[in-house]
Parts: sequence; structure tokens; C-alpha cells
Amino acid sequence: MSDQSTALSRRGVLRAGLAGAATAAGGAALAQAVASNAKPDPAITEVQDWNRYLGPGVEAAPYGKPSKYEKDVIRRNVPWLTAGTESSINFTPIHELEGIITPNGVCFERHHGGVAEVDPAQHRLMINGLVDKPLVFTMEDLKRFPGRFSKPYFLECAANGGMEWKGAQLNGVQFTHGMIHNVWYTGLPLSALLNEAGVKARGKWVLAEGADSAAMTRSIPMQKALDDCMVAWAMNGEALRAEQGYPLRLVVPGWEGNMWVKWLRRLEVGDEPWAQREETSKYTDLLADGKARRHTWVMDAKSVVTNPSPQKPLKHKGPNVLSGLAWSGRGSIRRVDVSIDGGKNWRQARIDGPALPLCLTRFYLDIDWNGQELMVQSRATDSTGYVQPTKDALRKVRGLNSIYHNNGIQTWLVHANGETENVEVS
Ligand SMILES: Nc1nc2c(c(=O)[nH]1)N[C@H]1C(S)=C(S)[C@@H](COP(=O)(O)O)O[C@H]1N2
Ligand SMILES: [Mo]
Repeated sequence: MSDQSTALSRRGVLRAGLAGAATAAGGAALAQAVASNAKPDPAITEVQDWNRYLGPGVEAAPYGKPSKYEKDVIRRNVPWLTAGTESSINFTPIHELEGIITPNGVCFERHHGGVAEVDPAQHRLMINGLVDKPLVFTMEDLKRFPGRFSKPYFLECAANGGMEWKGAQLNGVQFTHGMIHNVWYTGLPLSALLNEAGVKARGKWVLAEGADSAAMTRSIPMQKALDDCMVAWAMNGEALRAEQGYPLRLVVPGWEGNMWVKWLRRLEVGDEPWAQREETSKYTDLLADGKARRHTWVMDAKSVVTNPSPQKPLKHKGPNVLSGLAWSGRGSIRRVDVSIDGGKNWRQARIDGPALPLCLTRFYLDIDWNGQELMVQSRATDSTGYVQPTKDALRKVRGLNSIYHNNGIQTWLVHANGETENVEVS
């Protein structure tokens, strides 16, 4: 499944010798000019099968799939990462995607007890604890509840990039940054349901619980619950996929993926956090002095160049479009800068479309590549003015024990032949 992931690359690369790379156009063309005496191109002169024969009829694919030529656009896992596949993770092929919406079939999956196959007719959402009126909703109750709306949000696992804390390791942006997806959700504001139940004055926390075999639970502060959390049943226009929590999941915009409880069956209101497994031994960061950071919910601003990257080398000299993604859990992306010389010089990237808050943002940099080695980096700035740090700057503050919340600047080394490698500048 993941040949690239097992190829280790622990190279440190010096900054020297890259000045002036990829500046001259070099006269390379954008398309082939047609000469009158050129050899005939069979792609033009031969009648192809698809042009000659009838294709399959409309009954062939009641639910459509991507073209067979796109068979490499798939989620991949890293087998050595976890003991089994039920408590495991696979990664979004972000190097193969365009724009900002992640198609449902390739949204990365993270589950602690496998995919629950929940019958929606048997599914209930209970609200209990410090409320005036404990409530139970069926899926039908939720779908007729006033206040439904739709909105796109990114979900990033706090462990995205966790394997890269001590140094460059996985050769593929899918593996270094693919614990992320960006989906257009439909559902209800969590506040509407909590208000219906009536939160008591002492109710300052909400425990969200899943119906899967892991019965995953997380404490969420009431302020966030009432601010922008959603109870969602649809993604990108259709019902949630089983992998993403069908029939109901919690959406906790901008905050770490672990809190977005899937197969959501219960919300308990309490007066203090519960100290569940996922907020004590996991999803906390052990610092060098033995203390641990906890309640590190927000995903800080981050960006990465997805093309080129180890799975998508540069193939042509001359004009090339570098492309990537940026996001922030604290607001929208204000700007992205790209360096092709390992962080010495920066150019402002072109932002594609609206930079929505708490949502993936696509950027491009048009370059002329003359075949010199490049060290490609991107650096996001969000609407709060926060600037994405270098990996060294992060390690200075957080030490080497961390797994979670690695938002350091990624470096790709593009060799003269276009092959691209995961490295760090030193
Ligand atoms: N019930 C339940 N919810 C869960 C999980 C789980 O194992 N069980 N995994 C969490 C983690 S760690 C993450 S990162 C996200 C992943 O969401 P996804 O599978 O849609 O990518 O779901 C969260 N919600
Ligand atoms: Mo996660």
C-alpha cells in the first residue's frame, strides 16, 4: 500500500549553494509547437476505441466512481505505525487533489475501534447531565429541528506530522500532512440542542461520546460548544460516510480532530472536564521538564506545498505551478509565502478563491524552473497575525517528546532530475 512511506529519509541539507536557482525562464515552452513536417502523432491521427465504440449505458454506475485512470488517488496507511488496522489511521492523498474540498471517498480515517456500522433507525442522541430537561433525539427528530445550516471546515488530527518531530522521516506529503480533510457539513448548531435541553448555570463542560466500540469520549468547554460546534449528518451534500461517523458526528471547528466525536450518541453536561483517556495519556504534550501541556485544542496555522512533493516530482523544466494548502484553527489565512531556496528568500503566493475561516485555503506560485536544485518551503500567516514557525523554533519550546501539534515549516528538496525528497534545513 505505501512503498513511499517505508523509504526513510533523514537528510540534513545545508542552505549553501542554492542562490539564484529557478529564476531564468531558460526558453522552455509551455506546449509543443506543431511543425508542418512533424511525424504524425497517433494520439491525433488514430481513431481511439472510445471514439469508435459505444460506451457503457446509464445503468452501469448507479453510484459513480472516479475514472479507472485515477486509481492511484487513494487513502494509504503506514503499516508500521499501529499494531492493527482497527485502531489506526490512513491518509488523505492531498498531493492528488485540487481546490479545497476533500472528496468523500478519500477523506482520511482515524478510528480507535474500527468503523461502526450504525443503523440510523436505531441511533439515538441523548443529552443528559446538568440540564433542565434531558432529551433523546432520533435522526428524524434532528433532521426536522429548526436551524439547519451548511458550512465547510477542515478537520486535522492533532497527530498530523507527529512522526516528523525528531526529523524528516516519511517520503510523501500524504504521510507527513495527510491527516486532514476539508468537508462541507450540514447539520445543526450544537447550541440549538443544548438550549432546547436547557443548560444549568453550573454546566460549564460537555462530554461527547461515540457509539463505536471505542466509545470515544472528549470534554468540550461550554463556551466552544455554544459558539460554533455542529452536530452534522451530511458531508459534501450526502450522508456522512460510515468511516466519518454515520449517521451523526460532532464538528468542532478549528480544534483538534480527536474532539470531533463520530457516531455521536450522547452529550453530557457537567461542571468540570472528565479527564478521559483521550485528554490525559493521549492528546497531551510531554515537555522536556516532565510537565505536560493539556487542553491544547486549537490547531495553529500551518501550510505545506503539495506539488511538488516526493509523490509528485517535478517533470518539466520551464514554467511550473507550485501548489499547496494552508489553514488555521484561529481564523482565516491572510497570506502564504513560498521559498525555493530553503527559507532565504520568500515570495508571496497566489491565494485561490476566498480564504474562508477554519477552512483549507489553496495557494499557488508560478515559477520558471531551470533544473537547479530547489528547497521548497511555505509559510502561512493567519488573520490573527500568527506566522507559522520553523521546526527548530517549535522544538526549542516543546522539546523532542511531542507527537501532537507539529505545525512547523516543511522543506522539500527538489533534485536536478525533479525527484523530490523530505528534508530539513540546518
Ligand atoms: N467515536 C469516535 N470518534 C472519533 C474517533 C474514534 O475513534 N471514535 N477518532 C477521533 C480522531 S483521533 C480523529 S483525528 C477524527 C478523525 O475523523 P475522520 O475519521 O473523519 O478523519 O475523529 C475523531 N472522532
Ligand atoms: Mo486524531
